[in-house]
Amino acid sequence: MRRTEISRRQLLRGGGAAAVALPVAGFLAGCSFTQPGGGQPAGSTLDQIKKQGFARIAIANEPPYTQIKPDGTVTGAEPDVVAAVLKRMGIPEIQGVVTPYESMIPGLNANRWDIIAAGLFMKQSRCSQILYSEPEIVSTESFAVPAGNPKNLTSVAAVKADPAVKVAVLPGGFEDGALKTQNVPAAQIVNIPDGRSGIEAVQAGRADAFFLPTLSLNSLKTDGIDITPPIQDVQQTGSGAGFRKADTDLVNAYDEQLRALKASPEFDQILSKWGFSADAARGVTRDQLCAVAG
Ligand code: 6CS
Repeated sequence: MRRTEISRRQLLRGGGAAAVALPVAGFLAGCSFTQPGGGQPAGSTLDQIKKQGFARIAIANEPPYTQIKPDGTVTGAEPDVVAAVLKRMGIPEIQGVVTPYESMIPGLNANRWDIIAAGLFMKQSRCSQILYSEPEIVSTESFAVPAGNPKNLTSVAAVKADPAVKVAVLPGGFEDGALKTQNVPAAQIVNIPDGRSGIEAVQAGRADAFFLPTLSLNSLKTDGIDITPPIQDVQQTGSGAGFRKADTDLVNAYDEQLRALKASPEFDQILSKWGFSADAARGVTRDQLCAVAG
């Protein structure tokens, strides 16, 4: 299984082999070029990725959900699950494209990638725009706060109760949506571009908390910062692979092999490596997670 990261610019530029400089030989042979205007070559996405032998996946590079190693290898809980399912479908390779969460669905629908494999949590508004596989990951949310949690921020309600409190979030991310769904005023929300910036905002006092999945914050933890226990007044977070609405044949084929993977110890091995519970993912359905408000 070859897994390499390519930049969106490289993929978008894909008009000619010479334009794409990648660390891994062989990608050029199977490069699926994005047609001007994002048009998908003729044939279904399933046919296309089977023929070319790889799928382009949108990732965020937010360990442990997604991670790009220094040599460009794409890994993390979600890409590892997606790669294992695709391998069972006879598709040996994934190509990762790093992009912000808020761009993942628009980019998927513009044919910039074939699958979202980033831990893009299911909720009503997202499930109305794309098709999700059955759940692959279930997780929790926390705040990164100054050591000792001086403002005792342990819930969204605590944030809302003090208009002076500011919370850093990734714009368009699940946490941003959760604050807005609970009517936290925009004046209390600080947008930051990535995980490191969120931690720095708290360290510099520009935000009183940084709102992100618990395991992601644990990966970012540094001196002077505490990570709260899971926030209890946020609805359940869980993700699966994301697909275009038109790709029902791909989703059905994917779900069939995902069911086989989830019935095997391989699923436990992948998830536990990254700190997730395989049984938690087995115990929830796509319909349940797509019912999450927001
Ligand atoms: O689903 C989302 O938007 C969130 N998912 C992860 C894995 N991290 C942050 C992001 O906001």
